[in-house]
Amino acid sequence: MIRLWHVSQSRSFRVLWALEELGLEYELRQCSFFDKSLRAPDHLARSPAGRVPALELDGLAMCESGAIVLYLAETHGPQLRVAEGQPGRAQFLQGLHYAETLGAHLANLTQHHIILREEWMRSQTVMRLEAMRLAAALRAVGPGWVTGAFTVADIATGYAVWVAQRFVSLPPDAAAYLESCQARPAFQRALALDGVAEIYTRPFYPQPEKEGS
Ligand SMILES: N[C@@H](CCC(=O)N[C@@H](CS)C(=O)NCC(=O)O)C(=O)O
Repeated sequence: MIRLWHVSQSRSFRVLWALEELGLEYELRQCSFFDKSLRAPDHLARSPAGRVPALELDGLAMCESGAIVLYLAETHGPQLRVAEGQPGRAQFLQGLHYAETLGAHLANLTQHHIILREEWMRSQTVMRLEAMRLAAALRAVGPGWVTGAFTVADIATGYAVWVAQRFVSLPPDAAAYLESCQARPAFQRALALDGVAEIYTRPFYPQPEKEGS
């Protein structure tokens, strides 16, 4: 039995997409950031930091998106990973983890543009700096799959690029990469199941202008 606790547009989209790529049967539990359910004791038992994704997989509980997609590939779809000792293993691991280099900038930008609602709480310097650093980090993405063939490293990276387009204009290779991700039927099925947008309600969040510019 597989159960996924998910919030629309969040990192749990990676797991949703992976489950669709693998054609597995699962139960989707739609959650919200705004109803305190992620802080309830039953959810904290699944995810000690009170976050999503949380996954129950045959009695096992997991709550790290990168680890989950890798484990799902290892246990249910070896074609979506590069095994130890195989050519391309280093790029595979690099891609899986580089997704979180992108993710760190996205988390800061999301915090500043969306979570911190009052203008005085936000740092315009951080907003500009993080957008610049995200744009630079995206230069390493695409146009082809991370290892040449589609793997869960592309699920981790593709999700990050999908969110990144809300904050920066994508470099051409990253834009082509995102198009390939979005063309995948499993991506489209996951998107259809994603639920009502609750984080990113605008298509783009521009960076604040520099004073005097
Ligand atoms: N490293 C974790 C991060 C999980 C995470 O921070 N999830 C966010 C959504 S993208 C969350 O649940 N935030 C709710 C909160 O911080 O209260 C992963 O990749 O799964």
